[in-house]
Amino acid sequence: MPTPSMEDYIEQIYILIEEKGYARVSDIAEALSVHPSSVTKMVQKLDKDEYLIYEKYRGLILTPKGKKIGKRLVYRHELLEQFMRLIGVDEEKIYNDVEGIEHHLSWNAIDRIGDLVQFFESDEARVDTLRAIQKQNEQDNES
Ligand SMILES: [Mn+2]
Repeated sequence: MPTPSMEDYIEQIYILIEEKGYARVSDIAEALSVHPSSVTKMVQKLDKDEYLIYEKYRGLILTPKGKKIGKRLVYRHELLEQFMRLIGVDEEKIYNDVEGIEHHLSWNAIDRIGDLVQFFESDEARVDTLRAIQKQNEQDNES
């Protein structure tokens, strides 16, 4: 299993390749706000663990194993953002909250959160009920 840091890299590399067709060390460094030398080090480790193939002058490609995990990591991130939005977390807090928790939940928990999101999204009235409770709680907190 990849570590949280490896997961961040695989996730970001997957996104870059989806969006641009390639992922350069400099792009990865920028996306993750880290030094390019850290990227090179991690990319070598990911190559060794067979998540990707890295050739210094030709760039890098994800292996089928890397692609499969990358896809799941992006799904997990998007699902958790959807979940945060659904439960009414302030928009400007969502990204950092997801980055903070995504590596620490089991896939079992992710699947159950998926069920919950589905439960709400399949019936708009359920979301309205939740919003009414939230409104009530916020009013109670103010008084
Ligand atoms: Mn993420």
